[in-house]
Amino acid sequence: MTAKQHQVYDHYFFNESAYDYHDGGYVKLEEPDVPASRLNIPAILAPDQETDTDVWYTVSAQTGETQLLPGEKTKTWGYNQSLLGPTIVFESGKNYHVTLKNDLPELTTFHWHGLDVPGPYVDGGCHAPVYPGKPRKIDFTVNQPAATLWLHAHPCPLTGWDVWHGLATAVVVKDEHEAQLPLPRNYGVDDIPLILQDRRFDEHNQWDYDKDYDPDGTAGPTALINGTVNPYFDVTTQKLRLRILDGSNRREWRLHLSDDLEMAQIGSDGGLLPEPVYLTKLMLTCAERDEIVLDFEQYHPGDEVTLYSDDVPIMKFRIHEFKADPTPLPDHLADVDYPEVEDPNAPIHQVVMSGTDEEVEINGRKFGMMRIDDRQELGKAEYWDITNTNDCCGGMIHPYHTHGGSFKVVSRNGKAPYPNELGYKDTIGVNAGETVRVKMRFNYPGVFMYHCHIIEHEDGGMMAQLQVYTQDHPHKKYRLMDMDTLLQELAKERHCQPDELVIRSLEYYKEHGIDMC
Ligand SMILES: [Cu+2]
Repeated sequence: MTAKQHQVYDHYFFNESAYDYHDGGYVKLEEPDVPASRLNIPAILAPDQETDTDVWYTVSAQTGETQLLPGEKTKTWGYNQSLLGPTIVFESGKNYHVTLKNDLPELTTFHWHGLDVPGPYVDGGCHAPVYPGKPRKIDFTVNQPAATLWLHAHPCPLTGWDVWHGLATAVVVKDEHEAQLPLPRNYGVDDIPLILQDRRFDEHNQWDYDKDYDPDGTAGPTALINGTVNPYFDVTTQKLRLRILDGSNRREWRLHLSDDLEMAQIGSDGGLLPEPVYLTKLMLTCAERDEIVLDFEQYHPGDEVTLYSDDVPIMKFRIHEFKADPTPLPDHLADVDYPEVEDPNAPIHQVVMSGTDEEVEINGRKFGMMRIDDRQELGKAEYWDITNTNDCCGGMIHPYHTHGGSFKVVSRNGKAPYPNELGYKDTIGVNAGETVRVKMRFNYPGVFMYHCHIIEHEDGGMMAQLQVYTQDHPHKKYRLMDMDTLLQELAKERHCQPDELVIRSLEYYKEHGIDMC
């Protein structure tokens, strides 16, 4: 099928009955009443040092103030800057040495979402705290296809708090295969990240996480893209590649463009799709990434193209002069091979996500930091069934994420996955009343978390963890963080007693006497 004859999907793929706007606590986006600003394009993180094979980076979590609205600056957190961070580029095949620094007043962690690395310390979940003023060094080799990933804080049960303050940034993996395809890749010009988030500003232009906290996911009425309110981007090329990340704590983004301009989706979480998927409506659940290419051929200098989420305009593309670019997108983008499940009789891992609000659980339990809930042998592909038991008419879509690599979606309730789910994935929206079967192989040993990526759900206990083991060390012990130690450290940092800590996601645990250790 050529680019001119392709099928175009004109509907969102998920089940409407469970969209976020059905929630009682849904916060509708509002068009901001502020002048348009040029979209912030994060700089690319400069290495401290590099050789042909090795690269050294430093990533510092820090506090700051950011001019987001006219008037008072907003108190924010970021990596190497006051909000969000520079884009971190990895080349597949190289070795990386990253110094993680914490200049915040309290502990955090650095989770490489989608990066195939050992757990639990390099992966950066709750067992890898970095304390203020005490850097941690990690070393790893990147060995995976070109993709858009992200770095975010993951200090459960404070992930929502940290990410809301701004601790998230784009990560781009490059490889030789992608580099040879005729795709836009001039960063900042025709290849840009779009980190979609939402916040509520108070009358002093500040964010108040605890006040806005919602156990079903914290949201705000103002859209921010790369930390810019009411952004525009100056288009100077006919084709534009967008690396879109749903970096929101809770919001689903249902994207479409003025004139129903077609989007050619070329990638998802784990890299390129086998072939482009053409659509006019694209929905992302929390933590998902989609890469799309827009073609502005029909537009002229002075035109504007608007990006909407539902019916709210969130960004404008201002069209300038550009050189005609008739290069068609390749019909075939990448081979998406995934190892077969060798033992068809092996038990299928079960993940049952149940409940909403404070009552969220996985397999009938809330997260226990010291508890290993499942095990899988290194290097062997096995099936996982991810079920959302919410009722289709009163429930929600839970975006399931596993640390430790990418999976291949096999089916949704026994039927084919959506057309744009045929690449590698690490996050998948599971509709209410649905079971999604995936094939998962882990390439590194360790303890890895798996959870709903509505961040207040994971903080509230819709999370579990598995150990990936080797034949040689089937019961290797990892030093895991326990909740008492974590709360004592936090209490010291916040100058209070552990029982005086305000952690909204732990209130239900406290009220019901549930032990998170
Ligand atoms: Cu959830």
